Amino acid sequence: MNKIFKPHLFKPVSWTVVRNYAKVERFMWCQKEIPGRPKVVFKDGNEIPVIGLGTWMSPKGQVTEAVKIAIDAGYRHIDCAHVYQNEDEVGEGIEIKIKEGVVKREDLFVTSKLWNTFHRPDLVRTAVENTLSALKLKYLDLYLIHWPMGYKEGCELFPVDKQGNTQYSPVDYVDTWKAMEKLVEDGLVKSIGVSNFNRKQIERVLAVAKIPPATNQIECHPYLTQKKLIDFCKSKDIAITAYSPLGSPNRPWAKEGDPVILEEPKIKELAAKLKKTPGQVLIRYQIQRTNIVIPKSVTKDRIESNFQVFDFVLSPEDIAVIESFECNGRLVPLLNQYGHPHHPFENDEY
Ligand code: NAP
Ligand code: SBI
Repeated sequence: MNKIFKPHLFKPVSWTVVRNYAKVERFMWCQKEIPGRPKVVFKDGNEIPVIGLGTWMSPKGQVTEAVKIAIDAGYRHIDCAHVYQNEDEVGEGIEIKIKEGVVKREDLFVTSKLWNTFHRPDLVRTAVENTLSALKLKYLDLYLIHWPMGYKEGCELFPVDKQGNTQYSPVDYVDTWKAMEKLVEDGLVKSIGVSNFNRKQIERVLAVAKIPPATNQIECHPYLTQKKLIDFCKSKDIAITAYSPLGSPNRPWAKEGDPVILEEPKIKELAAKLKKTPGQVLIRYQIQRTNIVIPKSVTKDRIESNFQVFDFVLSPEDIAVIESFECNGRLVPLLNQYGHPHHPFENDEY
């Protein structure tokens, strides 16, 4: 028996919502008694299911089925983006499950992201309308500024000059944020947030915001635990969404010999001890940190097993093993964008 798991010490509670660390601990203690799926509450009052299905690099021919499998398995949160170029197919899966009566629109939490070529304030509404049309939805639950860096506006998602260098937009993300707020006022999105923003960039947004960011979606896994940025965001009541929680083994720039967190012997040993998979351990790690987590898969048994993480608890000793892998190991550094005045990882520690 895991030392800290003593549910008999606590009365069952009826809420399934997680707002702060104290409540999460209580939720962890009491999880066996809690029916339904846990959620995090944003500062704006909206609730987000703690596990979402990632969809970056989910192929067009497979992602509709992946979304359907995920919804059948209990997922109620899907993480999308215009730049993934598969929102049409994600929308198909959602539409099918709604038509089948498995879920209603209001049961689902759908996130998308404003791509870097749409940062100019007058383009923001068109961008979200395009995404809504692809997803076949009337509103988004959450819309994020995907990166703080704006790229040259136009048809290319990755505009480059003749030398192959990315072409930048002069727009400041603070002005983009004001246009994001308008989307909430106009009823197109319920919550707004940011992704890949560093501390200073969040502080600049907070300084002008009528609506503060609900979440910062950032890379987070044992090689990059993000303690300082997470502490800062939580101090401002900004929830953390952990992307690449499994170490993004399929990222296009991965090289032979790169470390693979899912394959680390100590992670495999821990998983074997707990009778869970390495993937489940890494997902559970994020949940116990009170992070929202968005593992991607298009494989039926992985989609299903990645959601089976509410029947075990990582002890402080288990967490210490997981965190022993911290090495500031950023897997999505966007090195080819160094030099952009708003690059989040080039000049600031966190
Ligand atoms: P990830 O979720 O860490 O890893 C996904 C990879 O792991 C896929 O290749 C998947 O393969 C495999 N996998 C899934 N479950 C597994 C399991 N239980 N055991 C072994 N392998 C497993 O990587 P990610 O896609 O980089 O991150 C997740 C999501 O975060 C993205 O899809 C996207 O939605 C979001 N994201 C956002 C940003 C941003 O800038 N905001 C950046 C990166 C990612 P199969 O699919 O073949 O099963
Ligand atoms: C893409 F569609 C293309 C490249 C790319 O690189 C960085 C990581 C990223 C991103 O910006 N958001 C993701 O989920 N993956 C991505 C996406």
